[in-house]
Formats: sequence, structure tokens, C-alpha cells
Amino acid sequence: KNGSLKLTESTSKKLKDSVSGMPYLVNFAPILAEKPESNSSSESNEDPFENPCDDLIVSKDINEDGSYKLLLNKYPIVPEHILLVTNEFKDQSSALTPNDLMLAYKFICKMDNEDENIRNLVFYNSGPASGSSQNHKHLQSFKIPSNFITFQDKLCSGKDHFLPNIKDEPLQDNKVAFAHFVLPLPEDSTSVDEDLLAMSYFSLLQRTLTFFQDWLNEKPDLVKSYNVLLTKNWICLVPRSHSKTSDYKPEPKPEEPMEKITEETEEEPKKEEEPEEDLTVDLSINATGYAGMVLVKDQETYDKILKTPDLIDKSLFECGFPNTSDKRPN
Ligand code: B4P
Repeated sequence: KNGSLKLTESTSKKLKDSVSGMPYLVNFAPILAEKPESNSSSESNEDPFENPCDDLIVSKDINEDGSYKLLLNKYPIVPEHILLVTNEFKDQSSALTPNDLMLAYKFICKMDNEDENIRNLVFYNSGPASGSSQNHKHLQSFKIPSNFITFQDKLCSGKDHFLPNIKDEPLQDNKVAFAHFVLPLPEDSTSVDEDLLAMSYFSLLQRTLTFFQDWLNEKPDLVKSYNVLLTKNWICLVPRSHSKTSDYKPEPKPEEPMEKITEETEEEPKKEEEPEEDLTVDLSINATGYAGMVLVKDQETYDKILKTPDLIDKSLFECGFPNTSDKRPN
């Protein structure tokens, strides 16, 4: 009522990718197109988490060790979107610690227990191409809509927890275009501790970093960025190349060879070239996009996506890296 929290109205639509079968939940919030883009590298950008408005603070010490506070997101598009923010400034590019992971997992378990039909997602946007806009270390969480099944849920369904080794690579769905690394977590939450979460996260982080190393020759400016997604059932890491589709530059097509002109050749009537369909969309993508939950801010992009939902997979690919499920790591 007093304006401390500004919930942006949005409409949501469920779609499905025709090739991969990946389910999408598209949130359309046209009002956000008018909002200036926040830029984490801007000097004028003050840290909103240093002294947050009292009305937004749910707990000043959620982990009872002084490390984290629990805040309401000031600019959500879904209700009860919360932030776990470090009390002391830490950089958003820093890796998650075992303590961070355990806090996030315990938080999910507690929130999931409130209603057995509701599952919560915790996500972490790390690095400049991950979709993050704030440099102060924070994890975010909201409820996964009750009738929405992510592709990671399907990938992990019926699978036991394991740690990757030479023989067993992290799970990766070969039907989607983008690289991602997933591990199922134990069904029994009492067997999940800091060590198990840390080993799961670091084994996936290792795959993600190896990925950056492999691409460094081709893209020397590449800055390490990735998303972490965590539910009670699985953990997923996604290496990122761009935060938005408009930053992606497709590889130039090889030039057509010049036609030979010979005197004998009769000139063929020129075919009318059909104008190519414009398949570019304007999307900024953070971790939630890689669970199939996409935020769209402009009408043109929304219309294109409704007509061709597969443009989402194309965008996730453009902002990530190619799927590596058919390759062994070197
Ligand atoms: P970041 O990790 O840095 O950035 P982000 O979530 O990608 O949101 P961004 O700020 O780039 O906004 P966008 O237009 O993409 O997280 C920073 C978080 O801190 C944000 O949640 C931000 O709102 C919040 N915040 C900023 N100033 C604050 C303050 N003073 N006090 C408390 N919180 C503050 O997206 C607009 C909104 O939609 C964001 O809330 C975003 O998280 C949310 N969103 C994006 N995709 C979504 C999806 N698929 N479903 C539901 N919500 C989604």
C-alpha cells in the first residue's frame, strides 16, 4: 500500500517446444519495456542491498550466523519473490559456498513443506552474461507454478543421486540446443548435507569452467558467467555467453561462389526471392529462462513467440553454448 514494493502486472501463457518438448511459461510484462535497463557496471548504480528499506526485510539473519538476510524483491512480477542477500558485501561473480548452498536447500525444504503441491526454485545469476543486474551477492527464490513441470524435472525423474566421474557425466537433455549440467538430488532430504551439495555444485561448476576454457581460443573476450538453479529434487548449472539475444552475433555465412558467365548460357528468368521471415526476438534471459520460464517485455517478441515457441530454444542457445551431450569431456 505504501509503494515499498512494486509488483508489475503480467500475463502468463504455457507453450511447448515442438522439437524438444521443453515446456515454457512465458510471462508477458509490457510495462517493463518502459523501465530503463539496470546496468551492474554503471558507477551511478548504488547497492540497493546495502541498506534496504525496512518494509522489505523479512529477516536480518535468516541463517542464524549473521551471513544472510531475507528480503522481498522490490520489483517482482510474481508474488512472494524473495532474495537471500549476504549481510556483508560479497561479489556476485564469486562461487557459492557450502554454507550458501545449505542455506538455499534448507530454505527450499521449509517453503516446500508449507504446501505439498508447491515447489520452490532458488536461482543464482553469476557473472556479467548471466542476466544479473546487481553485484552484491544474492540468491533469489519463487514458487514454481503448481502445474508447471520443468525439463530438469523430467530429466531427473526416477533417477538416483550420483556424483559425476569418468564414466557418469552429469545429465544433459540432448533435445534442447543449449549446454546445461544437471544432477538429481536424494529424495530423502535428511541425507542431504553441506558436503553432498558442495560436491554436486563443484562437479557441475568444473564442467562449466572446462567449457569456458575450451572456448577461450575462439572467444578471447569471454567472461565467466553461469546460472545455478536448485530445487529439492535437482541442481543445474548453465554456462552463459550473453545476457540478452540482442548481444548475440551469428557467425557470418560463407560467401556464395561467383557465378560463371559464359556466352552460350541462356539467361534464366530470375526467381522472385521470398523475403526471409524475421526470426529475431528481443529477450533478456536470467536463470529462470533455463527452467523454461521466460520474461517478455515487448509485444513484437511476444507475438513471434506465440506463433513459433521454438524461438525460445534458439534464444537460450544464443545466450548459452551448444549442447554437449554427444561429446565426452577431454
Ligand atoms: P539480478 O539477478 O541481479 O537480476 P534479475 O533477477 O535478472 O532482474 P533484473 O533486475 O535484471 O530485472 P529484469 O527487468 O530482468 O537480481 C536482482 C534482483 O534484485 C531483482 O529481482 C530485482 O528486482 C531486485 N531488486 C532491485 N533493486 C532492489 C531493491 N532496492 N530492493 C529489493 N530488491 C531489489 O526483471 C524484472 C523482474 O522480473 C525482476 O524482479 C526479475 O527477477 C523478475 N523475473 C525475471 N524473469 C522472471 C521469470 N521468468 N519469472 C518471474 N520473475 C522473473
